[in-house]
Amino acid sequence: MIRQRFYLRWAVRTQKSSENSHIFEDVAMALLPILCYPDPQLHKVAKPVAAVDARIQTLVSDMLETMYEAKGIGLAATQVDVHERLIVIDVSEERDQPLVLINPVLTWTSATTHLNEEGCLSVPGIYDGVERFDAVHVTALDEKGVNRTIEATELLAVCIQHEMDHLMGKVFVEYLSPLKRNRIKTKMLKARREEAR
Ligand code: K1U
Ligand code: ZN
Repeated sequence: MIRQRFYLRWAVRTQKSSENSHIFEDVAMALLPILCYPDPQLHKVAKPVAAVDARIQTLVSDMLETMYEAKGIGLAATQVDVHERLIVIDVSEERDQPLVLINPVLTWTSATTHLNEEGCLSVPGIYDGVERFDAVHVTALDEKGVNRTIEATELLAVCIQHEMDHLMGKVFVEYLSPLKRNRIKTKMLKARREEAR
């Protein structure tokens, strides 16, 4: 499954984000293949992470590396064919504020919603509007197994909702009309056939 394995020095990011420096040490990281819609694996419901151990910490590093390389703002374990409740996010402009959410639970949602333009690394090139809560509170374990609460608004709130949907086996195109969804499915399958030629 692993396409590339290499060693990176994360000194620049570590300097910018001392709070998160424990994530960015000299570690071996790998780029993981991202599943593409309509792969049926994207519809599997993820199970809770049983323990935040070395295997999970390696997965966190690999998912962060994969997300940064793909220029995404989030990535759910489901998208890399791992069906455990783990999400990585970085909505910062500098790309130096990674968030790790293990076994995330939404504890509060705002009364108001908003239509947001979304994209998805599993549906490349497709962007469309999805109605999301304006603000959410989420509790989750971090990469050290420490329980955290995040109070999210704006892009972070949208991204958390998008990624938590992935863990439930839901891709954002499922909010769109059947007509749009079928067009997207056809386009993705055609692109896959052309890539294979
Ligand atoms: O889960 C994913 O596939 C990552 C996805 C997250 C996301 C983007 C936009 C709204 C909600 C969730 C992406 O990172 S798509 C690519 C991207 O960087 C992006 C697209 C639109 C707006 C902002 C960023
Ligand atoms: Zn997505």
